[in-house]
Amino acid sequence: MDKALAQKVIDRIASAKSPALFTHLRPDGDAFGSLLGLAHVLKDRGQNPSLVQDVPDQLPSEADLFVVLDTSTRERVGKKTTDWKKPVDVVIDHHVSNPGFGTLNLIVPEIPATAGVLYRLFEMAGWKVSPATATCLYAGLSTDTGSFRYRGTDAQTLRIAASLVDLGADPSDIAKHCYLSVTPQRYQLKKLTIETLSLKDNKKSGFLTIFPDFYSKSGAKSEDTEGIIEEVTCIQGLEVASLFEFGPEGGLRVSLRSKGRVDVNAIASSLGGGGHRAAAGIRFPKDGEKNRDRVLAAISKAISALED
Ligand SMILES: [Mn+2]
Repeated sequence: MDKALAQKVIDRIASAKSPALFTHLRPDGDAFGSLLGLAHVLKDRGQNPSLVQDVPDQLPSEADLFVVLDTSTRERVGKKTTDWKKPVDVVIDHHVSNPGFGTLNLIVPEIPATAGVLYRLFEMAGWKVSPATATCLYAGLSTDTGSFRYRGTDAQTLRIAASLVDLGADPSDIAKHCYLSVTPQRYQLKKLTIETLSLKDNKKSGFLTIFPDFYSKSGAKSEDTEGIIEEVTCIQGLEVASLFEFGPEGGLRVSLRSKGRVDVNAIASSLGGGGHRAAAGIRFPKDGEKNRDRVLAAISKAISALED
């Protein structure tokens, strides 16, 4: 982590009275963990943070600092924020594809979760990490590393996790809430989706499809797709897993996972998306089927390149 830059971020955050904290649409464990973790720390310091989940038409007028966490592009905060005159003051993230869309950009790809970047920042600032903060940050770190299984989980990741446990995070309790509390609706969506599995490229790639009517059939919500793709990644011999979600208006949301040999960030980036080497995504506003075929072709090409 660039210490001089981190110090600038600390000074900027410390001087704000009412920071407004944002994260990405369809927030995941790291997005929520980072948002709540930073909010706890700022509250404990006597600042007055606001957490923004439903994106308003304008930045709240009382906000004197605009912070975005765990989000690789300004659009991912919410399309309407791109019209706001106010620039993003501080971006804190770990996505390698983040171009740095704020005034100060602390982007640390060597730490596998934004929650981990925040922990290092708080440590450097000497800001108190309460048990509640430690719990939020541990949940972010655990979920973004697939329970410490993904590539990128290194000694530093585990040291951060250990420090958070020392500060009051309870790994077993957090795991229970993050992984052992699936609603029946979410389970039903998973079941419908897994039945669509199709294996390709000599069983080195596999894809799942979510059709719009799966939501009415299961009663699940859009955030319930989180984690379904991992069910494909676990297949032996598979290199790339993908999940295609067709929207009711013909758009397509794509999630990609690699076991390590294929760089799915390169595939996503070539088609207008982004992410990390082992996990990336793309959104297409229209032409869902045509774009699914483009993604599948790019995956096939990347897999055949492995065999050459
Ligand atoms: Mn993250």
